Amino acid sequence: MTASPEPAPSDHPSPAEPAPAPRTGEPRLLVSLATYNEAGNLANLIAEIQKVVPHADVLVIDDNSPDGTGQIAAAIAEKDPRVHVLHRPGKLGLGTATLAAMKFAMTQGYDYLLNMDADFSHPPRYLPGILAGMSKYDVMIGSRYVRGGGTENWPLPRRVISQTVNMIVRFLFRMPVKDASGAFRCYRVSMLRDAELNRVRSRGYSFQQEVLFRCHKTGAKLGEYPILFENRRAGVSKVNKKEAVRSMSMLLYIGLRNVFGLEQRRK
Ligand SMILES: Nc1nc2c(ncn2[C@@H]2O[C@H](COP(=O)(O)OP(=O)(O)OP(=O)(O)O)[C@@H](O)[C@H]2O)c(=O)[nH]1
Ligand SMILES: [Mg+2]
Repeated sequence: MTASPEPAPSDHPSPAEPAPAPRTGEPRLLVSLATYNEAGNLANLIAEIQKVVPHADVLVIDDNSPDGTGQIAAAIAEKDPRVHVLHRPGKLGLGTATLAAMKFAMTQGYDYLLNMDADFSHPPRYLPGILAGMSKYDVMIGSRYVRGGGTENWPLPRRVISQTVNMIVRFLFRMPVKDASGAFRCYRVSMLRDAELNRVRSRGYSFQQEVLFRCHKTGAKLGEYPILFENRRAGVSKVNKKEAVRSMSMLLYIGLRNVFGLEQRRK
């Protein structure tokens, strides 16, 4: 595991929302999976996750996928009390789906929220390593860009764009992490309660960087654990060029505001 240079120690005052459930020693873990047309992946992925972390609950946030992913999730949830489903009426974006998972984790009293893509690009075998980092860090990033991490068969342009966005973000957001754009992350829920998530503007790709930025501003300790981002097993990518341009503009806007001191914590 690699980690960011030691940021200022964070204090995480009392939760804005109520309800932590009773504890039995082990931290309560919620794994969130945002899905849009992942019918070929979902059941296998949930089974693999449960093999690796049997104590985890799983939350599927499905945006009325035309391929019936929502029904598959509902059928699994009906038989397995560890699986929950949020059905949303239409495609509202990965960012808002992750935010919905964060709210669920906060109101239901989980200790950790671990988010991953539902297409096997984020392999469940990394879960123990990422979770182990939570004894030291408030956010653990499944990171493609620390030593030992990488991407499988990405064409050069995609690698260059991803690394360039990360460099710009590191500079403008003053955030000491190598991979600020991946969605494979574990968050300490008590820190999320304090992270001014209501200020997050992004709905699409830039959501990942913006949420991490809010955590960083809260004083969260950010750690990185190397992962190989693998190709999706089934289904098709939802990568969208228009959304990529919109997200880049959002990152520049927030980054420049940060450089000029306009993104300080309000609390
Ligand atoms: N609920 C919800 N999930 C979404 C939405 N868009 C994408 N997802 C899910 O978010 C995850 C990442 O989306 P992908 O299409 O795999 O995009 P990517 O991982 O950036 O790109 P590739 O894996 O390279 O194709 C997957 O689990 C998708 O099903 C959305 O609008 N709503
Ligand atoms: Mg993917």
